[in-house]
Amino acid sequence: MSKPLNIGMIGYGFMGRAHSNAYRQVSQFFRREYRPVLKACCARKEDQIKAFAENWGYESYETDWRKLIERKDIDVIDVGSPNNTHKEIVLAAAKAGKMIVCEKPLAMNIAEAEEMCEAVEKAGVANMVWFNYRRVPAISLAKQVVDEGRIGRPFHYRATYLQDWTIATDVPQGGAGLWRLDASVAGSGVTGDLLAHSIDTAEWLNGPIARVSAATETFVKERVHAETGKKQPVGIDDACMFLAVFKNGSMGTFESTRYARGRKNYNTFELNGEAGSVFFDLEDPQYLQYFKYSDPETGKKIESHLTGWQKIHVTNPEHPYMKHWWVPGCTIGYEHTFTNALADFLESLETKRPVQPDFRSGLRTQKVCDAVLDSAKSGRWVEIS
Ligand code: SOE
Repeated sequence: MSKPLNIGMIGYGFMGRAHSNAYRQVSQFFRREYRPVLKACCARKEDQIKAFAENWGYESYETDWRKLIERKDIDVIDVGSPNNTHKEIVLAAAKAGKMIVCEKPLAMNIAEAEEMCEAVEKAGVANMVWFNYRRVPAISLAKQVVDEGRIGRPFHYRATYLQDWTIATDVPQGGAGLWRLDASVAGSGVTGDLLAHSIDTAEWLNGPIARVSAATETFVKERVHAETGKKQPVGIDDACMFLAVFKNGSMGTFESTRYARGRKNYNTFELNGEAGSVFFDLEDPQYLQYFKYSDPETGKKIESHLTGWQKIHVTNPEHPYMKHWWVPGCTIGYEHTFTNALADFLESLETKRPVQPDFRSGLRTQKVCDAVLDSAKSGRWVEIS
């Protein structure tokens, strides 16, 4: 008999929906000791949160997150509200002894992320950051390929994360859906929003980044603010490119923008090593591409007339997560990455081994993001401590 795990969801936007869907789905596909119960959701606008609660099947709703945290019948606080609210909510939830799962980026800056790490560690509560792309089966397979030694000595890491939804100059900043364009709410632009994903994946696959050199650009300098109706300077980075040197000696390039016409959510990476390479593209998410140059155990080279990129369709039961879903050849999608992440979180409650990425790991990504923004400002290489 599974034990109920009562969820208190804060936020009802894109991520509120993605997380709620995972809570509803996970127990049907993964056998776990704990079963999430949609106990309550929370947001300031009563009509909106009431409709959200009814749509997703939450038992109740609150309009003040402090009330939600005070409730004795809530076990997990899910922080799906804008970035500038994360710290205050996390500190209060940790103090109340709640488990916490938080949307990325963890915080607005390193100082906040450090405080949040200390709070959850002092309270001894389970914690996770929703870096969902680690749970794309093809990306988890890339991790397995690296851990099996199939890439060998790494030389290059190349990541791009491109979108195009802010090109029009009349897109306002601020307010529901568009707070990502308001630096006082988001913290930064593509660096915290998109490159945080690329950095999390890169460090997971290729280890820590030692130093970075970056450039950012804000193409549209002023936008109407949705709340004031007035034109205000834009404080976010619309595009960011950076060079990285990893601790293992390999070199990286990272590029992100919201001005790549035609690119909606183009998230790719390639890792090139002495023994092989892997390539992934979120617009073709069921596949991992792998180039095998030599055998990891014997070191023997593949006969050169037989070398070539393999396009692995990651849908077999032996592939990460796939035994929980459909039969080989049947694919899963974007929403399942959240369900897979949640399944790992629930498993960690059973094994008592911290799930990854936890808040410490989120702090690590924050350090790289802050170093990137510092470097763009100073024009210098910045070391990551
Ligand atoms: C931005 O457009 C965004 O919604 C990010 O905030 C998400 O983290 C990303 O996965 C999809 O794009």
